[in-house]
Amino acid sequence: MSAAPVLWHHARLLPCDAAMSRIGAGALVTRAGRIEWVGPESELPPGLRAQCTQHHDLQGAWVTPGLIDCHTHLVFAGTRAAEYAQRQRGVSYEDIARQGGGILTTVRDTRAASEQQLFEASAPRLAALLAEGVTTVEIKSGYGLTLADERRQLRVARRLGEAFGVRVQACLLAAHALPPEFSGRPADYIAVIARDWLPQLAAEGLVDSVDIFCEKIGFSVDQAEILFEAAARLGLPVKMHAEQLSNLGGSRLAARFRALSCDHLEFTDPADAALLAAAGTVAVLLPVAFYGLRESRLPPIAAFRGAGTGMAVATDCNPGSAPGASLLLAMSMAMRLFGLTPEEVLAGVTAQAARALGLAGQVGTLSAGAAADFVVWSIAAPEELGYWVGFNPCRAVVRGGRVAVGELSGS
Ligand code: DI6
Ligand code: FE
Repeated sequence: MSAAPVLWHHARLLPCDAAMSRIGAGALVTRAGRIEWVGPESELPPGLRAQCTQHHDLQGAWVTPGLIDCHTHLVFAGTRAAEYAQRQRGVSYEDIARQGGGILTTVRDTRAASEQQLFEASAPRLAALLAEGVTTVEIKSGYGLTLADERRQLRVARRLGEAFGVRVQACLLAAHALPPEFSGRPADYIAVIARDWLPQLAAEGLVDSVDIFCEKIGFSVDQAEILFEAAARLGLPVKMHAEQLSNLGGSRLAARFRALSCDHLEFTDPADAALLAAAGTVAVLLPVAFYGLRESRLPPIAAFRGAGTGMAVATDCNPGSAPGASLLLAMSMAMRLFGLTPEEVLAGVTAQAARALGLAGQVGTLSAGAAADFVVWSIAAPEELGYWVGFNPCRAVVRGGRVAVGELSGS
């Protein structure tokens, strides 16, 4: 006998469907962790209402799908506050990287930490995201840069999902920086990842997608192609940190591989927006990194809009360029720094973010069959999402049909 359905009613719903519709007097019925029915309460089938043994009166609150942070590096040890201070004195991010600092500073700290220390250092960052209504998170590796250390990061990502009861997508970003063991030999490093690490970690169930930092201070387009071909052989989707600091043509390659997403994109050629749209590749915007690096060149937002390229918004939580764990802040920055509308921002942390993780239809919308992950907000209007800074209007979070954060009256 399947679990009894639960009614959540007297709600104002933002389903985050393609039309970004609003349902003024809405209801949801959930069962066994999924949404069974959603729509105007007046249209709720009487027979289904009669089966509901629990009723939650949401008292007219606005309700969205659970938020999705589709790009984080939140598993790491140590901080880069000292380098941040250096950058305040005018030393560039690239110069610090070339001097052996930057990502490699965090690599040294992360390698020195035990798996439990990594878990304990990362848990508060995940908890901060969840308190704001995040119910699905992507967590990348990329601070280990050896097979054992990359495995440890991915294992911690999986353990965090289990411990907090949230959906975690684990992304292998071993191609984040060149480790000292392969200094001067990027092609050899990419070959080892593609030939050895990726098959092993995928076989251990630790990889949901594969990413690469395609940049002058990262890896080339040719090296990305080798890695993407290895991922394709294993049936794994790919994504790319592309055109953050320059344009090597990475997003064009990513579109050719029908990448789930290309991320950053400040230096993307507007003419390539249509390529991304045609490939179904989502443009993941990372305004906190733009702010953290004090960049000045904006991603080609108008071109993405015009071409119909899906746009997502994420925190890029990492100790170097985006040392923060607030998706609400990223939403506000996407509006004020990148010029997104409130609807684009909400779609960017729900339905579009789900697409960027290959989870469209499973999460990111209030729709029948989707996960029963949703947020009850203490807001008077949807426009308050992406408006408040340093203030969290999240009243309660339901994950898998159970109240996981906050409280809701129920009978
Ligand atoms: N781009 C970024 O902004 C982060 N990684 C990347 O490829 C920075 C990561 C770090 O500085 O630790
Ligand atoms: Fe990143």
